[in-house]
Amino acid sequence: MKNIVVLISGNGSNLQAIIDSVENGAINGQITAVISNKPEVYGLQRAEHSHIPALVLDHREFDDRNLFEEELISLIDDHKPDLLVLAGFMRILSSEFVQHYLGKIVNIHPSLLPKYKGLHTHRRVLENGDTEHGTSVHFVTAELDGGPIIAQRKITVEANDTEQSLQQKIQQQEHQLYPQVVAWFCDGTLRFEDGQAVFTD
Ligand code: NHR
Ligand code: GAR
Repeated sequence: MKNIVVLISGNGSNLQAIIDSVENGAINGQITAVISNKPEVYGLQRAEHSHIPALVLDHREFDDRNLFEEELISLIDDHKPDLLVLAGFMRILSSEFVQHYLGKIVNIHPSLLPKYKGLHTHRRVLENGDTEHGTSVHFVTAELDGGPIIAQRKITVEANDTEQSLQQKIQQQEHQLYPQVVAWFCDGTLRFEDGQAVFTD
């Protein structure tokens, strides 16, 4: 049984999808902590509701990123993670941080990577008139949104779509995709090897 630590910054709907999959047995693991860099976000309540330790490490209380990350690493390691899940976590992580957990961190990003790394992906898709959009789960490396892609889901962009409607469609896909990827990692189907995402059947 794998230990999972989830990092969030907000609503935590992807966290909820993973909690649900742990609770219904689809994921062979347990969430040992949920950590938010923002206090009072709804994702923390979701964790508490499921009796998962819900912790806050407010990045604004640190003078620089390194001090924040040192404390974050110490907090995470208290909960002995085999897998670190970024679920709407909004702080860029240093290469030192990534190195400490290399091959054990995954992120979900709302675009069809390698397109649209970074922020405001739905807006950029609309601005460019793309007819296709989606979401990607990848292993986290030092290169922002640039680590090896594990799996993607596509959606169609309709003429009347807005940032908000795209966000809704994307999240629907994410709530199926992310628990699936976490399940694969926890049962050993998926691993990080030589800088790549590798599957065994
Ligand atoms: N860190 C590394 N090293 N590699 C990745 O692939 C990472 C990462 C940290 C977060 C998530 C990512 C996304 O899916 C992620 C991937 C935040 C920003 C950002 O600009 C960019 C990408 C992602 C998350 N953050 C601002 C910062 O200064 C703060 C923005 C805010 O607080 O609203 O850290 O999109
Ligand atoms: C998700 O759609 C995720 O792809 C995106 O934020 C949302 C978080 O929702 N992630 C990023 O933009 C990372 N920069 P949630 O808090 O409800 O899971």
